[in-house]
Amino acid sequence: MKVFALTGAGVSAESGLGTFRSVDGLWSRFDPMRLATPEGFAADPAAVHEFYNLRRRNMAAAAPNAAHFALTELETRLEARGGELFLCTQNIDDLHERAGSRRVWHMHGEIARALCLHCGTRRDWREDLAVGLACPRCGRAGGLRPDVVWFGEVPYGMEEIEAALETADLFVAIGTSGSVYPAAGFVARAGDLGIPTMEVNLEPSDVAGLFGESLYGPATETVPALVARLLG
Ligand code: BJW
Repeated sequence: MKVFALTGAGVSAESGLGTFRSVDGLWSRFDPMRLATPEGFAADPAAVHEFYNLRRRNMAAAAPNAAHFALTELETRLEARGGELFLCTQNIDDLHERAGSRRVWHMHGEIARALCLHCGTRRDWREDLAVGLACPRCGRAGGLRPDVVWFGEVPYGMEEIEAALETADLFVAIGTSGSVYPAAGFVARAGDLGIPTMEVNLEPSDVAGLFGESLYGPATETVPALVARLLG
């Protein structure tokens, strides 16, 4: 069995990392147009660095939860049976990896990586970023930014994602509001392909009506229950 799992901020919520669109979410306190667009970075890179430096430190202090661990178990046990988990996350945190997941597709990039706008190099970067820092590869200052995908930018690996969707036996969306495209469109694509779909969330998402099945509750309870059922 090949499972395509799309995760969003809700899977990391119980690890203490905030979601974006809840009442007290990140976008209620911070302006996404200023902090999560290439134009915002060009206008005020220091403010963008401050926002992501804080979130990088929060991520380092957080720990994976039962939902992350359950997805690791799903990957391991599916592979043992000749199956596969394609774990596609919109999250820029590394909690799936720290829970032991071996193959994680970060379609919106990773906060623990930096991208140099001068030479295009992408590298691991776990320290704070700052405007005056020079790229270790090309030596030029002012071009380093978090290697994350902002509004108006093309998410990473869309071809591989489409290929994985086309061969999946089940599409599951976990802890995502279904409000950001192209990820929010995956359920419709899965439906067009005739693949069964399931939503796992605290509450119905913006695209809830497109799923064949749903499971509502905190991810630390619903994801282990789903994994037990799939492996059952
Ligand atoms: C729990 C829980 C618990 C809570 N247990 N659940 C139509 C088609 C294509 C594009 C567009 C389109 N219409 C508009 C666009 C443009 C735009 C877009 O979608 N805008 C919308 C606002 C309308 N999209 C883009 O610009 C994207 N690029 C693009 O489209 O390029 C063109 C292209 C695409 C493909 C091929 C060719 C060309 C880029 C989008 C980049 C998004 N970037 C961000 C920031 C990343 C860095 C960072 O983290 O700072 O990504 S925005 C933010 O939203 C972040 C997230 O990954 C993303 C999704 O959020 P998510 O994960 O769903 O979080 P929330 O907070 O929204 O929801 C949390 C959910 O969890 C809720 O449902 C809760 O109920 C639940 N929950 N606690 C279980 N305990």
